[in-house]
Amino acid sequence: MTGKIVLTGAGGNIGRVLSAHFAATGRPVQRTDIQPLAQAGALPSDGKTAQAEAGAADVFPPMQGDLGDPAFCKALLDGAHAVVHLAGIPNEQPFDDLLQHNYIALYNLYDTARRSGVKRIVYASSNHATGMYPTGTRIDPSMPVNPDSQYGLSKVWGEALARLYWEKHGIESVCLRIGSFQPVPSSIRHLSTWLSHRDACALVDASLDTPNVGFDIVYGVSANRRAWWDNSHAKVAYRPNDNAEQHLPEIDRTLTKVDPLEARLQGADFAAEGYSR
Ligand code: 15L
Repeated sequence: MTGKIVLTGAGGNIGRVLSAHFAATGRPVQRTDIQPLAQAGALPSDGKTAQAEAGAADVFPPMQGDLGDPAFCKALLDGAHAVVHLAGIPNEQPFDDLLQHNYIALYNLYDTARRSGVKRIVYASSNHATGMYPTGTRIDPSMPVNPDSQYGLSKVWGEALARLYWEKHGIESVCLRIGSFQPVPSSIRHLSTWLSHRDACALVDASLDTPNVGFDIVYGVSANRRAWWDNSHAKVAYRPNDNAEQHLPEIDRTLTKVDPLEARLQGADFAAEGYSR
């Protein structure tokens, strides 16, 4: 996919890795974040990421702002062909915060994209859209949503919004139900949920480049032997390479006790928090 790509949440964990990847692969990216990008968290130590973060590799000048502000969205999406939308609250928080950053900001983004002629949005959803399914149950995106938290519910809503804008306005969306984005897996759960940095970059590349994707939902997970999530029917041509099992010896050394409820549900601590059934 050619043309300007807007990367929201560029200062976050995934955003910093993708910034470096996009800089290295020559994508014409405009980074944006609600925080000043130079201060949006500690930098990974590799030179490429630091260079991208410092702005040296930016094709378009980075923009700082709040997607809750429609005027900011309009300026940001001017001339954009695609958006990789990572911004938003990444865990369980008071509903008012989710409302602002995961609902209102996402609505602004999609509705501005519609008026600005954006062709495709890659939306960072989450595995917590289905986190109440039991561990060990193999699931795929055709199965009913099963959110494990208000955060997970906000991601379900985001996926439905993306679907509406495809069916009604023809904006393509790839919703990524991201698992555990970590340099290496560090818990038993990660043996199922890990998404390596390398596979995350491949997933976003495929989400941008697969032609005629329409609307799709893909789990953001590496090729883990114990994965619970089945992407075999995805339209996006994502072929993961990493397998958390290779890190099993390291995980065994750092094993901690896990709450039985967390061990029983895919969403783990997200699912267990406030559980009162
Ligand atoms: C998520 O959606 C969170 O943003 C991240 O912090 C992890 O908790 C991840 O899911 C996970 O399930 O491991």
